Amino acid sequence: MKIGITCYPTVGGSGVIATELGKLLAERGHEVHFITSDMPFRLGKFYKNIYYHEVETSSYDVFRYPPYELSLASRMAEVARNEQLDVLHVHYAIPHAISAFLAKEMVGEQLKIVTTLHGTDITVLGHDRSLSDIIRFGIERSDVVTAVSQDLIDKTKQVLGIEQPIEKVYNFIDKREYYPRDVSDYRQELAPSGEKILIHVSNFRPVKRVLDVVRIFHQTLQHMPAKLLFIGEGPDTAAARQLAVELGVSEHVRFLGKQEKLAFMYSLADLLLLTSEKESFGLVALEAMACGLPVVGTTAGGIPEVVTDGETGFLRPIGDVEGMTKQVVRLLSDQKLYDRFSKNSLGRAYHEFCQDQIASQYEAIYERICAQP
Ligand code: GMT
Repeated sequence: MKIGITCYPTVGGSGVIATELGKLLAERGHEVHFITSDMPFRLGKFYKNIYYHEVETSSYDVFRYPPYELSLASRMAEVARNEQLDVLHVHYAIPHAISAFLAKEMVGEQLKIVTTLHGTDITVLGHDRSLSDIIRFGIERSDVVTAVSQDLIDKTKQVLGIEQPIEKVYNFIDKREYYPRDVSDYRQELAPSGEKILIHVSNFRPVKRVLDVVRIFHQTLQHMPAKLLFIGEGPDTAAARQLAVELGVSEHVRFLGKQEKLAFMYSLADLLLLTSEKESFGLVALEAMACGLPVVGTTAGGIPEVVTDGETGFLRPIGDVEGMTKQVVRLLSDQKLYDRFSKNSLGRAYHEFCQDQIASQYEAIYERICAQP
């Protein structure tokens, strides 16, 4: 098949999933066309069967804001016509599903649209009265809508009053990339006295509640020596640094910024902290589990569909710093329990969220809609 993929090409779970899915589809013999404003960050090299079509915006003086959505629609239509695309698979309703709808109007009914919802377009923008109607419109005009968790399906129906079916297709990890790596030398440098290592990976947006991560770490230190690694960057990075100083733990906290070799970073650590107040899936939890890490975090959104409470980690209510600390200390002081959780995490990541299984699910969706008149 010939599949067009549009996503936000910047660092972030939805861009990762869209790009990795494109690569898997290309490996399976499909022709994949990325139609995005920039080269998706995980693409970066030559792949047989993968093409990249940049969307350029017009900077005409009269425009107060360059109309990206229209340039995207126009580019989608052009690529769909020239390359005879069967499907446009867009990640995020806003604005991608709307641009895809316009492209389909320009090209014809034979072009099918699959929209994958990743979260914030529903859990944040869905509540914005200036956007909710157009998000609903984008969803209703897609041939198939998928969401990355049952929780997101439920929220989409609830927030937008959508009645059409939404299919659950979980996110996935590529087990050729995410597996426990041997990093003993680096670990020795970071934690020379055998301290336990906690890790948090995010874009440091307020929904991630990174200050709770610092607070949990501070309380953990009262029970055992430990180190904390922060991977990523964002609006709350400075506040997290500041709190670490105020609590007197900054010498044990490393802010490592954006990192590419995430499997190595996870492998350096013993446990992932995921303290979010909104999280439709929590791809970082899955990546960490695939590297053998249990997760301690909140019950927000789709996290409980990824992390099995009491088997691959422990989940507590949003903001329950004491409760999460207790579970961190429990897991890190009981080697037998830890080993069981680590093994469970690996098993669950590989069996429930394996790349081939999820790629086949998307493939079946494409085949089904293309068989429809
Ligand atoms: O978490 C973010 O802020 C980034 C956002 C994105 O667009 O990549 O993540 C969303 O999509 C990911 C991939 O499906 C999910 O794993 C994240 O849980 C989801 N984030 C939120 O719901 C806040």
